[in-house]
Amino acid sequence: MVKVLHAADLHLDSPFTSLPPQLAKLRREELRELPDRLAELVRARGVQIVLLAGDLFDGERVYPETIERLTAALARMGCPVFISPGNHDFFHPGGVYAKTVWPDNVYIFTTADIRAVELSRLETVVCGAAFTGPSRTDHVLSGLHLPKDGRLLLMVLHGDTTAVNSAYGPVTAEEAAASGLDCLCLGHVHKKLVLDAGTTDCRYPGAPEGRGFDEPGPGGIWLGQLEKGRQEWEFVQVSRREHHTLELNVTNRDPVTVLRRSIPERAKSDLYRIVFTGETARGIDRKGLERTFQEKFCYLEMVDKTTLAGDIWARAGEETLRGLFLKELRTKYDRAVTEEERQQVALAVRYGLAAIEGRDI
Ligand SMILES: [Mn+2]
Repeated sequence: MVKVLHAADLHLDSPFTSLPPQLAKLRREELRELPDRLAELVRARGVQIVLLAGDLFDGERVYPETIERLTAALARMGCPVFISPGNHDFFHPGGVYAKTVWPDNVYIFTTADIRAVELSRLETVVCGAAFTGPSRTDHVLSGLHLPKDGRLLLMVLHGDTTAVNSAYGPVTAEEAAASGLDCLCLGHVHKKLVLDAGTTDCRYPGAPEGRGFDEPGPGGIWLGQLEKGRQEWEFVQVSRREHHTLELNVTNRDPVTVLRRSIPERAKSDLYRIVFTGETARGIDRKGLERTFQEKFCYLEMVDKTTLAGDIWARAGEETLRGLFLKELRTKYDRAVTEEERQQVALAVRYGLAAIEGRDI
């Protein structure tokens, strides 16, 4: 039985540019702690092989502090660590992988073609390959048929199983199934995913720490207990914070009240995007809501997807500026051909009414 930890897509030193500067700095620091948390897991769970399937770094620019913490954490793992560089951190002679002095227990795959390292004590072979540029369109697994010889055959690889013509190392389920590998530990897809590939176990752990609302929920890594013909995998959460999107319907309800009643338990620790839906006469006063609720959230952003309430036109008959304005826009609204045009007129109505009534939008 061999115990394996499989992680990918740490994207260390991601800039978090969509966040306010203070929070972005905090998130970079928290990301930097991720290898420490992995090292703790390795020690606590008796892991014997660590597989890191690329995009360890978000890009070329890596802070010296990040390298220091990473190499120290990898050394503390005290077992063989294999890294297959990905499209964000591809291997090249002047790059971060080549320039860094790595601990003795770390092996980095540096070639585009597949190499194999034998761990005879564990009766295991670890294969891997590197991105050597920001993209690769060849099918690296094509033509690979490893003979079964009783040893555990693992591969750590950055590659894309979601598109046959991918520019990021396409891998098909058929290629994986024909490879003879017991286990293909992948990186690139940022969500947890297990693929059906015959007798080859094929999986992604996803990004262990989500970096945006497109990477929601808890992030983590895979822990595997492997032997020939039998594998058990456990997903272990390691993320510090999660991204959540909440939808709130405000039809006939006051957005302030609705939001106040919906403050989640993890508001102070996680990042939230609130999407308002339903019908409103005035739209959502995002600035006002932000002022009221910002303190209650670690991070809060709001999206207004509400539509105009039907009774907004009720005052179109008034002999006032507002009446004239509404009458004019009502004609435009009714003549609009596409939904997009209608939305534009609706927006104009909201801005116009707010201006006339001296409200903030
Ligand atoms: Mn990635």
